[in-house]
Amino acid sequence: GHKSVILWFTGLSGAGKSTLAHAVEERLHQLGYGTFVLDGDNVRHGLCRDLGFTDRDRRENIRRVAELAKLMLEAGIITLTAFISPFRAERELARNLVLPGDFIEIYCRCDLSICEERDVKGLYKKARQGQVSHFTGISSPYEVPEQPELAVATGTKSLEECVDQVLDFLRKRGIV
Ligand code: GGZ
Repeated sequence: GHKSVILWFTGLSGAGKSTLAHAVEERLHQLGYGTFVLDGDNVRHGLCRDLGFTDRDRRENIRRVAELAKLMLEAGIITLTAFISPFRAERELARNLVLPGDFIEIYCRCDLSICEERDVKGLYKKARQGQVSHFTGISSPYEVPEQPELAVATGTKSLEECVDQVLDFLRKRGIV
């Protein structure tokens, strides 16, 4: 068996967490690893369907995701999570559920202005107009990671460069 690990992507809405996580997953797949991506698409419609975007709900969302990621780690799966996960405390909680070294925090660094310009889902516009409340970066906080294992400039680098950076890191760590 290979070494399993949690790759915890964090960053603003539109920073490219899910895109990067799926692209990294594809590369790991090609190398023969068992992987799974957890993101809002497969968690917020089921396990966390009772939760919204207040601070309290986000903390509970991340707590559940962290516990789920731990179980998947125990099952031997390389688990990639792609949630804003805006609060340091819950990211640390997720980290502390598993052994040191089994949790890799990857900060998807992308200026708010770039996320807002992209506005893939039109949510920033709605947030500015007050039609969406508690929106991260506009009306809800994002606590920038202080010591992530990795920071990837998803706002300025190509997807391929970002994927390579993550894979290089995993190789250096002896994970793949
Ligand atoms: C932030 C919101 C909000 C609010 C809906 N604030 O860009 P997206 O659409 O696809 O990703 C965002 C996603 C964030 O959910 P997470 O589970 O990752 O958040 S957290 O980790 O904070 O629990 C966005 C959409 O949901 N979305 N309303 N108010 N993002």
